[in-house]
Amino acid sequence: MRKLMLAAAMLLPLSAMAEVKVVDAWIPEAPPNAQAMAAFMVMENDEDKEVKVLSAFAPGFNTIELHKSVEVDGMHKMIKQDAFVIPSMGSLTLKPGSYHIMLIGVQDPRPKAGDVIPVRLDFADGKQMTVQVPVKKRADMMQRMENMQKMQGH
Ligand SMILES: [Cu+2]
Repeated sequence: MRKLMLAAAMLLPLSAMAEVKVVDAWIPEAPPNAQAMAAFMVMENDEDKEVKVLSAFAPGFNTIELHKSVEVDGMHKMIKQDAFVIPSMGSLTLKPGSYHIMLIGVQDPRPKAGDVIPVRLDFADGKQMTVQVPVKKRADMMQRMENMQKMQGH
């Protein structure tokens, strides 16, 4: 019990510090042969200045990148981003077919629906925030993205 209270007390300053609120975070469950997974979420910023996410980290993956999916001449591509910019008094939506956190090199045991992955966001001002992201069964709409990842070999 004492341990639990201590842990909660240690978490408090972090959440009070965070300038960004994250909602609707999820990671689609990947098929057994997939080499990569993606994290989606909505990042809300109610500060009067823009906030930048420069990098992210999640245990159980070899490499984490910030990506944006785009369509160029009918071809799906994923472009590595230097940062995610959350506009002041606005939000940035990470969703299939758009911005996402790319989790590359899935390690064993492979995450499955029901698991929760702590995804750490590293902000430009040096602050960090860890979001508990649930793994969920992917809807049919995700099939398209999965095929796209296979074509790109990751
Ligand atoms: Cu990607």
